[in-house]
Amino acid sequence: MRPGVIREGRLGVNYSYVFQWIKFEIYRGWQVSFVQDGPRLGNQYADDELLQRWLRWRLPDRVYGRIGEGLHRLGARAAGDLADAAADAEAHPPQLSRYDAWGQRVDRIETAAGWRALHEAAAEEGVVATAYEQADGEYSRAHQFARLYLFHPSSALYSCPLAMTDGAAAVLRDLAATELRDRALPRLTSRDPASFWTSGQWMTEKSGGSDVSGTATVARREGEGCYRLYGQKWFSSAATSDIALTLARHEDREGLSLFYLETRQADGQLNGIRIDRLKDKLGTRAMPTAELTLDGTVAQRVGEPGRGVRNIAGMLNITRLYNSVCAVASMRRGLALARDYSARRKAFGRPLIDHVLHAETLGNLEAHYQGAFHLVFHLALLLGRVECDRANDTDRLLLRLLTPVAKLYTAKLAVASASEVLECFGGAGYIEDTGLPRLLRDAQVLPIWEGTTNVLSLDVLRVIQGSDAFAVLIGDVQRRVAGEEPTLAAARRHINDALSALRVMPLDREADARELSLGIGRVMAAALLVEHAGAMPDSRMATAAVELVTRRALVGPHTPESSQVAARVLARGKR
Ligand code: MFK
Repeated sequence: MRPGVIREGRLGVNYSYVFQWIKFEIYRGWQVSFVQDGPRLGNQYADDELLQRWLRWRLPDRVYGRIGEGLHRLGARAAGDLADAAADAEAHPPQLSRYDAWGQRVDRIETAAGWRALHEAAAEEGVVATAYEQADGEYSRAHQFARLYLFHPSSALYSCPLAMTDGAAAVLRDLAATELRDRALPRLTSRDPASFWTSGQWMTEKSGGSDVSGTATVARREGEGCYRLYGQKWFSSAATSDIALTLARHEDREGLSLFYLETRQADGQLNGIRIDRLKDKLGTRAMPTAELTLDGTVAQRVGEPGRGVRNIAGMLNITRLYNSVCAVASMRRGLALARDYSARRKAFGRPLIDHVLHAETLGNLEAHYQGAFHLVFHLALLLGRVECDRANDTDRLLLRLLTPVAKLYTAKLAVASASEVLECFGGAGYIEDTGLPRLLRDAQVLPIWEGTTNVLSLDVLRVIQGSDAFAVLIGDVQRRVAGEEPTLAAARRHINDALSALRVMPLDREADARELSLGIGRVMAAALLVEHAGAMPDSRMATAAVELVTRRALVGPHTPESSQVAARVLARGKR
């Protein structure tokens, strides 16, 4: 019917108005009854093609065959009871009671039932224990990383105490006297929830978290190897842990030493510790982070006196790897939610995933996540070899170099990815009770704790300047991209070009340390993806990821002297 022509029926009824009224009522009904379908999670192992494919590629058949069932079970828990426990822990953040009803100072942190359930699940699932039992030999760390990767996104950051527990276990295994090791190690690596201990890592004081040289906590000697600590710790995560490793300076000698302490005495009272305040954080809200005063805390020295930073570095390197695993795990969770949603949410008449630009966005996120995943899980192989005494010098150097690289690279990517994932949900991504904003809030801590991007970039420079790590890295990348499949030729050329760009970067200039480190991360991730795609030519996913990851320059230009001056002018904000 032409517009403007009003058709009247035999009874003189104006049909056009009737049709419009019906259309309006249908539209109104749709508006009222339309309920948006939220994203759903399936079994987090069964749905994760990349994790399964990587394990099949890298693990011997006997190991892959043995661990599959347990991972499948954990994948189901991650979408079931663990997710419920995490939601409870998030809904009931920890509370500090400083006094009881009668005025006694008690300093008790109340945690949610969900938080305690996650402690039990972590022990039962052997998230830490798997690495120390070594049932899978040199692949034990790969198996453990897979468990942590499934556990973390449904753990309300219970992965944080686990990171420090694992780090403490490694340090005590390597440095503690026999009696202390025999007391603590079995508990830190237990599968029995009742005897499983977690550890804190109390490094940060008011004077700073990156530069710990200003540590003011004093250790007074009480007997052979036994001390009392006096001072304040300003950022003590997982404050309900059973033990902690911390730094303090001796009254009578230079330098910091490493100390082991148990947070409670045999009678259950706190071990000379006052809990001054819980931190009010942007994210990680289910996890108690406290300001503490140590006032005569009984502690034991671990390792040589005056070598505290060097000795706690073993713990930092483990917690930095946890950070990297958790970063890729959170990227994967965000993508799983966004992908599921994109298939069911319609806009402009079709599902989001059928819009080219949306697919482009998700595809790019997936490709960079896959690269990061390869980098992190490659480190699991290196660490596993080192811990089983199967490593050569190349493995050791690459583990040392790539640990800070993976931490800084994956953490930055995780924040960017979480931000993009929220955008994939439109307004719902900005609404608290969808649970989505938590992805971004929790991701934002990843580049901050355990060493900021800049501090880790300087650590990368330190490694490169003090060893052959850079030359070893170049050789390693070249070997990984040496295949000949024609479909990967362009990617190989691209990576070789990136190696040339890396080679001309100054290796001693602070201003370039960040781009150098990120460049190493991108190149290594791309090389591992190419290697994987070459080894499994039937995998369209791997080849697609290679194409997207190598689409842009992997290494940025280095900073000329003039730009450094310009940056300093702008940074100070003065004319
Ligand atoms: C979801 C995942 C959860 C993750 C867990 C989160 C828990 C959160 C709790 C915390 O945030 S705890 C605080 C974390 N703090 C840091 O990460 C500290 C950041 N700052 C640094 O890493 C600085 O680089 C550092 C404190 C190490 C600098 O200190 P110094 O005093 O300037 O040390 P220096 O001189 O650079 O190094 C001292 C020795 O340690 C040297 O060895 P030598 O004495 O033999 O020459 C270094 O080579 C060695 N070293 C330093 N870092 C190392 C290392 N060795 C091995 N690995 C490293 N990473």
